[in-house]
This record gives sequence, C-alpha cells and structure tokens, in this order.
Amino acid sequence: MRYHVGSLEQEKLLDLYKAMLKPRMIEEKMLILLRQGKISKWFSGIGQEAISVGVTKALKESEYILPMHRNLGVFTSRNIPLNRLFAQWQGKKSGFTQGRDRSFHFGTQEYKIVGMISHLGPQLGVADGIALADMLRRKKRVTAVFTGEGATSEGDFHEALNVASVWNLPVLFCIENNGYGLSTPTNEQYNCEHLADRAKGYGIESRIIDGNNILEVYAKVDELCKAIRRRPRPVLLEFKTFRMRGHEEASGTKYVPDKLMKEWEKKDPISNYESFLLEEGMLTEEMVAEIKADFSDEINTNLQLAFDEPGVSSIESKELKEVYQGFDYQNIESKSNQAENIRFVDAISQGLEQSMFRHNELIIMGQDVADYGGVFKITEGFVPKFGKSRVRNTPICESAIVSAAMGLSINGMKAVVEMQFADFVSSGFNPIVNYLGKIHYRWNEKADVVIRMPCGGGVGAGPFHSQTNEAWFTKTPGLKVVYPAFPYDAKGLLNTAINDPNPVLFFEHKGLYRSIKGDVPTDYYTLPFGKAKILREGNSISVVTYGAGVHWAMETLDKHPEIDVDLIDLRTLQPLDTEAIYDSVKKTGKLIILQEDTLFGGVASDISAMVMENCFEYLDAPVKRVGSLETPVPFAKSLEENFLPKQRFESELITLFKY
Ligand SMILES: Cc1ncc(C[n+]2csc(CCOP(=O)(O)OP(=O)(O)O)c2C)c(N)n1
Repeated sequence: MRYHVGSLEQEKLLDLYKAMLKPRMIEEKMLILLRQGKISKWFSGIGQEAISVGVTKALKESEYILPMHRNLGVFTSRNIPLNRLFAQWQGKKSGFTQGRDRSFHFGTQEYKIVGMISHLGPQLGVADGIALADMLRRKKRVTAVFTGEGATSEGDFHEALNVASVWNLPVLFCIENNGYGLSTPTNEQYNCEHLADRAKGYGIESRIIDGNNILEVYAKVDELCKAIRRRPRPVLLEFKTFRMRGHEEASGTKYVPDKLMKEWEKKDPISNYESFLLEEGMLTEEMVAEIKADFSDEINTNLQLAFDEPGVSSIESKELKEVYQGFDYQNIESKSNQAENIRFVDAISQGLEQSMFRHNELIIMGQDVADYGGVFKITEGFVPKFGKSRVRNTPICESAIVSAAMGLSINGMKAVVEMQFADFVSSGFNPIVNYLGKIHYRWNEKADVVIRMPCGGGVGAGPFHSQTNEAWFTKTPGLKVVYPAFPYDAKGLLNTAINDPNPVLFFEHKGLYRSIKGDVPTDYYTLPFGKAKILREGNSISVVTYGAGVHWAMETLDKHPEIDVDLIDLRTLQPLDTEAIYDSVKKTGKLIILQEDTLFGGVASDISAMVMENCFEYLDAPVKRVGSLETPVPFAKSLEENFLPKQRFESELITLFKY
C-alpha cells in the first residue's frame, strides 16, 4: 500500500494511527465478550476503520456526521466517553438510549452524531435536511452521511441524492463498498462498474477512494470538505473496502471465497499503516506497545464501569411519558375580536401563513407548493411573502422529504410537509413511523415536523385520491394525529401542531375544504390537543365522530329531531379525549361511533373497546361502530356513496335509538 504524506505533520499521522487502533481494539474486546455471552449482537467494522476515522477527522466538530452500523471509528474519533458507549451496548442507563435501542442506533447532539435506524436508507435524507438548515442559515458546513453499497439499492438513496443535487446541498455521501450486503455480493446488488458512476446521473460530483488507505481517505475528504465549505454542493464518495467478518458475528462468512479474504487481509488499513510509520521512523515498537497498553487500560476501566452499572428497570409512567417530547402548550387567544366567515381551506392557509410569520425558521416543503400554491392552493401567495427557500417545491420523493424534515428538526428548524394527497404518504411511511415516531423515545431527540394530509372521500376520486388513513398512524406510539372538522378548529389546531415539537399528522378533509365555512378569528390563536368538542347535548345517545363524519352526523341528526344526542367531535385522535367520551356515555348509556375509514382496525374499534372496558356498567346497548365498507374507495358515484357510511349511520342511529 502506498502512502502519500503530503503536508501532514507527524503529530497528525500518529493521531490517525491511534484513531484507527482504538476502535479495532474495542472491537477485538467485544468479540471476546460476545463469545462469553456478555453482549448481544455485534456488527464488525474491522478492516474498514480508515473510512470512519478519515472522514470524521476531516470534519469539524461542529459538523454533523451520520454513521451506520460499522462505523465505531466515528464514535471514538468524536471522543465519546467509552463507558457511555459500552453502557449503550449493554442497554444501561448511562448509554444514549436508556436501554431502549441497541448498538449504534442512537444519536447525540453533544457530539453531533446522528445514528441510524435499522432501515438504513432514511439516514441519507436526514443528512439532506441537516445540510439544508446549514445552507439556509448560511453556515459553511459539511454534513457527512454513510451507507453501505447494499443500502444504495434502496429508493431512499436515489431520492436523497436527487434532492441534494436539485437543492445543491453540502452533503458528503459516503458509500462503504465492502463487497457484501449480508450475504449478497455486489454483482447481485447492482449492475454498474462503480457506484460512484451513478453520481453523473444525479448531476453531482463523485470520487473513488481506496477505503483501506487512511492517508488517502483523510487527504481527499479533507480537501473536499474545504472545497464544499467554500462552495456548497453534494459529492458522492465510493470507498472501496472489504467486510472482513460476518454481517453480524453469528452469521459467519462461509459464502465469502477464501481467496478474497486473503487478498483483503493483506490490505488491512491498520497493520499496513503501522508498518509504514515504523519504516518511516515515526513510530517505534515501544511506542506501539505503549499506545496499546494505554488503550487496553482505558477499555478495561470503562468496561468495568459499564458492567458495574445496574441494569435499567422499567418505570411504566416514565416509559410512556418519554415517547413524546414534553410540550408546554400555550393557549393564545386572538388579539382582536375580529373574525371572518371563511372556508376550511382558507383557515388552514391563514394558520400556516401566520405561523410562517411567527417562526422564522419554519420551512414548508411539498410538491408544487411554491409558485403554484399547492394543488389545493393552500400556499398560494406564500412565495412573495416568505421566498422560495422557505416555501420549497420538492421532487416527487416523499420518503426523502419526510427524512429531510427530520434533518431540519435535528438542526434546530421546524418543518411542515404537505403531502399532495394523504394517499401518497405511503411513499413516505417508513421515516414517519420509524424515524419521526420513535426518535424521542429512542434518544430523546424531537421531531418538530407537521405532515399535512389532504384526505378523504366523497369527491369521486377513486382508490388513490380518497383514503382517510389516520389509523395507519394512530397505531404508532410517538405520533400525534389531528383531524379537525371546522375552519375555526383547523386554524387553531394547525398553529398548535406547528408549535408542538412532536411529529403531528394533520388531516384535512378535501371534501370540507371548499364546502364548509365558519367564523374564524383573523389573528393568530391556538387550540389545545386532546380536547374534544361537544357540539350538541342530549340524553339518549352519544355520537362520537371526527372529520367529515361530524358533518354527516349533523345532517342526519337534523333530519331526526326526536333523537336527542351528545354529539362529540374528537378534533384530535392522538391524544384522544377519553374523558369527554366516558362522561357522555355514562350519561346517555348508548354509544355510536362514526368514522369515514373502513371499520376494521380503525379509531372506532379502539374507542368501542375502551368504552366496554371502562363504562360497561353504564351501557344500555351494545356499542355500535359505523364505517366504510371493507373495500378500497371506489370511483363511480353510486359505488362510493354506498361505500361511505353516511346512509348506514342513519339506519344504525335509529336502530340504536329504538333499542
Ligand atoms: C430496509 C431494510 N431491509 C433489510 C434490512 C436487513 N439488513 C440489515 S443490514 C443489511 C445489509 C446491508 O448491506 P450494506 O448496505 O452493504 O452494509 P454493510 O452491512 O455491508 O456494511 C440488510 C439486508 C434492513 N435492516 N433494512
């Protein structure tokens, strides 16, 4: 292996050596502990240390780095105290996730490290968002993100590179091409010569770097970082290297030809570099022994600290509480008494606009949201007021954009993402439920993101533009779900959603956009989450519903003045105002829940179950759920009418009344 020292001083050369040796020695220790059953899984980065170390050392400490599962060298090069790392791997409290997530699945703002989720790809879009925040604040910084060659096959890789290119974001995309993705060799993973060649297709620069040569890694990345800080832009790096151990220790390397192993053994980044330094007289055998003895002491001392720490115990209330970031809701009332009678769509637009004035670091992202104003015209006229850097048109890549919103939040900004139609959220589902929804519980980081969801049927739009998919999200701890039915609620709740540092799915029924009007205060105001609204009061039945269901219920009830009901509009589904529901049921003794969504596994089912569990003695009739037919949303008017639950609600209401 050839080493070009260039202008690097001896001190730096030795520093790089030590920085590679430390993770190697930690790993060797971990492999022993693994065999002794003292730690669980281990994903080895042995043989790949030059990449983690070279990249981290080229970055400034203020620059974010997003490592994967083989990048121990990133963590050690950022000088994370070893006892905390060891505690993390043992699921202990002084780790970074309080025993809630394993291995390298954590981040730390203190060290500007944002660890992976198991799904690999979303990391890349998160890096885009972090870099976007730096760019918008005119901070000349680089964000570095890692991926294996296997994960480059995920859509997230393509989306993230494309977004970075279109927005010219200062991201260093680092592919560690180590020959295998689990057992899959590169020729079954991709069909081009070099992954670096793909950069051309995205219109970005790339380099191929010998990932086993620390001086090549460090020098090239350092030079690139300086260039990117001067002139922000994305760059794709392909580090050629090899995975010397199994995917994880238990899975072995049987499928790797011996010849390959032997070839790469000779290219070991540490032994080669050590020999070079010895030959050059910059290192002596005594120094090597001394460095190793010091590291060995450090590792053993810190391991002991971690082993001595008691295991975590589950305090249920704490576990539940920390799924969400604490939010000190401020009730803000409209300053003036002025109100206007406006449409649902206008109320949302107004809330969004006033929030943009209120939060200078709030960014709106979505397809066609800039000059075009979004397909529903909610952001019409925003560009002249806030500029295109804050009202951002995105390519069609929901996953990367949700991930980028996550990145904006990590870097201290706020984001509102407009799904063009709620149906398309399925293309961004993974980062919502796995990244945004879980991040606070995992490592105490907020996801200050609102996802606006134009949803719902009755508009003759067929299976892919009509769904109301709130139950995909109410199921996932960590997300908040808001579903207003009136302009007043829509504006106030949207403002709160934007203030709340937790991820909020904000459902806006398209059918209500232009059909429902109401008096809405002209000024900014907020409304609390978790407070249902009692729209009508009566004694014979409790009707619980939300969204378009509220209007269907009102229409139906208007036809039947003989049925006096409590009509409850839930307004938010997570948190859910169970108290309002229980209080009403205890009074009326009968409950019917109306939802637009298909019935099975929906919100109505859970409310029904909760009422059975908590108010059984008060019930005078079985709880009734009414929802859409268990089919996709059909297109033809007659089919859709029968699909939707409005008519069934009327007959079920009468039946329940007579029960
Ligand atoms: C979305 C997703 N699919 C599959 C897996 C299972 N899995 C975890 S790592 C891995 C291989 C990754 O290969 P590569 O990206 O090359 O990284 P390497 O492990 O080689 O460093 C697979 C298949 C996963 N974690 N996430």
